[in-house]
Amino acid sequence: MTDIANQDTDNQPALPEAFTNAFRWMVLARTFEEKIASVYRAGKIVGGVYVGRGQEAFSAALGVQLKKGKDIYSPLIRDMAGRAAFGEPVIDAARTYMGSAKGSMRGRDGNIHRGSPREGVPAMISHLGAMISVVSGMLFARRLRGNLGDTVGAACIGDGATSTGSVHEALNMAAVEKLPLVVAIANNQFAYSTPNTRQFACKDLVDRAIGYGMEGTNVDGTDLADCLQGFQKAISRAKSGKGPQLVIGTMLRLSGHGEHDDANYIPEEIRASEIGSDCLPLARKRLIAEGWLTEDECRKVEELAAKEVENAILKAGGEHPPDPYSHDWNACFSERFRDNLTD
Ligand SMILES: Cc1ncc(C[n+]2csc(CCOP(=O)(O)OP(=O)(O)O)c2C)c(N)n1
Ligand SMILES: [Mg+2]
Repeated sequence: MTDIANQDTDNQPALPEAFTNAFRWMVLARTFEEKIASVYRAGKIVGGVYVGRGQEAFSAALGVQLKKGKDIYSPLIRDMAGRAAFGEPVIDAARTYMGSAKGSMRGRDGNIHRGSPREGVPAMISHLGAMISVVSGMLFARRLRGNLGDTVGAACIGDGATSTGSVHEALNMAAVEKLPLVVAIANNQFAYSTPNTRQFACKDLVDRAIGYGMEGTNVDGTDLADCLQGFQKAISRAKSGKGPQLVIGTMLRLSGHGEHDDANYIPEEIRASEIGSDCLPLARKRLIAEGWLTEDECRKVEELAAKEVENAILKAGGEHPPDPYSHDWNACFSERFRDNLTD
């Protein structure tokens, strides 16, 4: 476990506060995704369900250190924890999954492609690396308009996405422009069923940073404190003009690619190894050991999350899908859609 000084650096909260906050979002995300997976199995969700089980520490550690309304955050399909930590209301997620016309995507988009660009969350185009260029473009636009300030942009990708051409182009350009960008790579060992050994031939993904002229760091994705520290440093370096930062988290995807996939190709040895540890009980154990929360307080966090999730799913499930005859499908030019107004 990494030893972090309990100090307030760069106006970031000290470790106990950041850790406790992140834990709450991790619990909310895990609870939501377990519930939504069971609703999916009951046949009540159209399309797929993709969860971030085992990646909540890495995801929340980033989301909790970005500022909604100021920074840019581009989460992917396994970033429910980061989304919640950044300030996405759980009802938005429930409404998107349940196809409610009141959701941020008006019930028309894929289950995990939701976003709220005005609040700094671009809706994802693809899980495979497309969003690094989008975030870079948003940062670049702010720089050209003179309102970049100390904004930081964060884009999330997986180990599989690192093999795509769009990632290469985007990293190169972001480094040339020295953009205040943090690229979070969740190396969960698999891209669908493709293991790291069939994905890249370099020894360690972090070594790629030097080829782009970027800084890079590895964190243990099962250890919330390590993730918080890694992102804290990366965010502060990006903000202080040191250019884009790669942060690579190592963990195991503790689920299938989606809920339709039983992941029987993941070898037992990896599951039983340290990489296969579950970040959530580890974080809970540390909270109690450090005296940052008591057992009772942890249970309260879990109960509140269960209640919030239950209410959100019940509410969204009772709402209507878009009406194909009266709904304005011209998404790009619809003022109601653009301004996030419900019908
Ligand atoms: C161009 C393209 N090819 C294939 C897919 C299907 N696909 C979506 S996610 C994924 C695997 C991504 O793996 P990784 O980047 O490691 O992320 P993880 O799923 O592990 O979070 C694939 C093959 C896609 N969305 N787009
Ligand atoms: Mg992966």
